[in-house]
Amino acid sequence: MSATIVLDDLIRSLDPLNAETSVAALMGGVAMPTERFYARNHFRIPALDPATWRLDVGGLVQLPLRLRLRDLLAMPARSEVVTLECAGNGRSFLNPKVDGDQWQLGAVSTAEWTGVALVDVLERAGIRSGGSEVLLRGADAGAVKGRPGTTAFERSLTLDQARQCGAILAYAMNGEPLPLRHGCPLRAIVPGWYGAASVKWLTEIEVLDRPYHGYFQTEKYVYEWERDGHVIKEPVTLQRVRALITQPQPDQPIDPGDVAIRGLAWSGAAPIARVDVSVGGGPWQKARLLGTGSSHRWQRWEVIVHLRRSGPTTIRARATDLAGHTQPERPEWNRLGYGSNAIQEIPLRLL
Ligand SMILES: Nc1nc2c(c(=O)[nH]1)N[C@H]1C(S)=C(S)[C@@H](COP(=O)(O)O)O[C@H]1N2
Ligand SMILES: [Mo]
Repeated sequence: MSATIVLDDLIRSLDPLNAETSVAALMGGVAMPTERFYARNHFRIPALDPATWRLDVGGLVQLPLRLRLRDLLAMPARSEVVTLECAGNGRSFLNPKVDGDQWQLGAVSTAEWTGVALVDVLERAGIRSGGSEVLLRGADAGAVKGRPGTTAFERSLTLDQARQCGAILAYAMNGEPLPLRHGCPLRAIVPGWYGAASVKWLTEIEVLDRPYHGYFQTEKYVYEWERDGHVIKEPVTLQRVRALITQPQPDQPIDPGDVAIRGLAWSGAAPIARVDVSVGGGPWQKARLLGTGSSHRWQRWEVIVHLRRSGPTTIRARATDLAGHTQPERPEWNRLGYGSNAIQEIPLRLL
């Protein structure tokens, strides 16, 4: 069940395992092979036995539940192709540098996830009056700098978010049982949100009557700026709009003439409206969007541009979504380095 990892030289740390995909590998269909899917772990991967594992659903519910995997398999199944992106993707390009894994652009990938709808489980348990927040608890925990004891990976959604976000409690990835490193036996998938919301190794769902203030909710995964001497924090939620150039690769030798530029684009807020490409800082040329758009998964795009034999040049790609968001020229700096979605520029080498 544990797929081997094929992540080239892009392993950021081994324990805990953090590895990104090489952008060149993000080619082909919309969903990616599981073994190429990036891995982002705060702690050591917990080995849960699917045979004895249980999902507890409790707190402010009418009927506390203790579900086995086969109870979930007996419920109506939902499959959806969803793009996950780590909020720290692109962090390495921030200036000044910030702490945290120095992700380039490969902490993003897409898979088909199968499981049950979070709302179906909540409905089965029944929310009691006063329930306003849904806490998702993972089985992994460990030491966090500056905090006593161990800290678990836990995240919450408000009840409204839980009802509206289309979250899946997934037991399968690309048609196979969920691999250990991606959350076996059960993980949340919150479409359109940055990856932190998609809690792996899920063991408990607790309905609370107040906002949750845990470490990974309020200390991490917040945009943090200092304005007029005050620290402002805003929760990291939806994936920001971004285009990625998958072909050609930076500095790949290219014959001049008509050249295909291809890539991916996504936004958690809305489907992609357009992708524009600029050669050597010239005018933006509209790329063709392939397939159907969705705020849950990336979309492929391509454009043929004419490159002259005049030495090195650059290519830039900029995505805009249907909600009107577009990519900034420069990343918006924030202390923890999240949501860094500046326009990508790659150097070309013309033969
Ligand atoms: N239990 C648990 N869930 C987790 C994490 C974690 O460390 N522990 N990391 C989160 C983060 S930050 C991301 S980006 C995604 C990554 O999912 P993947 O490793 O399957 O790509 O899982 C999320 N869910
Ligand atoms: Mo992440």
